[in-house]
Amino acid sequence: MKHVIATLALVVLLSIPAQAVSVTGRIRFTGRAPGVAVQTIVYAEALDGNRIQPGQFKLIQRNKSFVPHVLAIPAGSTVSFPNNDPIFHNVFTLSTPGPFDLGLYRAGTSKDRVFKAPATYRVFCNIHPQMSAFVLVVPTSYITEADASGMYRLDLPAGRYRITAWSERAEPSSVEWTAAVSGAAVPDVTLDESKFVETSHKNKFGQDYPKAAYDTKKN
Ligand SMILES: [Cu+2]
Repeated sequence: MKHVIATLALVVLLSIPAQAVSVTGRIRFTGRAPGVAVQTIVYAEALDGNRIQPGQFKLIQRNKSFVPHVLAIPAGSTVSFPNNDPIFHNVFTLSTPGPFDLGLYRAGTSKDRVFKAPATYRVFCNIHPQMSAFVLVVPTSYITEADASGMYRLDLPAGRYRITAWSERAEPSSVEWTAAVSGAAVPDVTLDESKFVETSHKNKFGQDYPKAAYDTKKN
């Protein structure tokens, strides 16, 4: 009888959903360039079985730039790429595992892409070399962005997580940690941006852009 009661108690315990907790943390930067706005993404993967809820997102082409510059999404999500400029753009990526070329399309129109596998996609325009963006596809729905000082907040079900910080100027950096109570602080994670070197990129054919493409007055 004691055994039955213990088993029942366990079943009841297991059926209670993990309590949501709100935690904060701080990303520290080594060699962060002063005066440059760099988006810092933070995401938490549950180590006891991850919960991914794909969603719908937008990466807008506006004033010959991509907005936002870094779009972080759960794997399986759909991204639409609306052109809000009065000129043509040609969005493409050569990144694996899913390179694509959306082709030319005009103002007010949009195309969609589904991003299945976690990866970092570098997205460009084949006409305007100054346009660049990242689609960061991650294996979790718990994603947030740190502010300029590196502070962030995450709302998570209680449990054990790998918490990763990402910026385009550093190798990603992680910490494993158990989120148990609200208000707790995640151990600091450091992003080393000191080795970052700005590089130019190729067009969709893997070639240099024509010189005229860099003339921002005409383009
Ligand atoms: Cu363009």
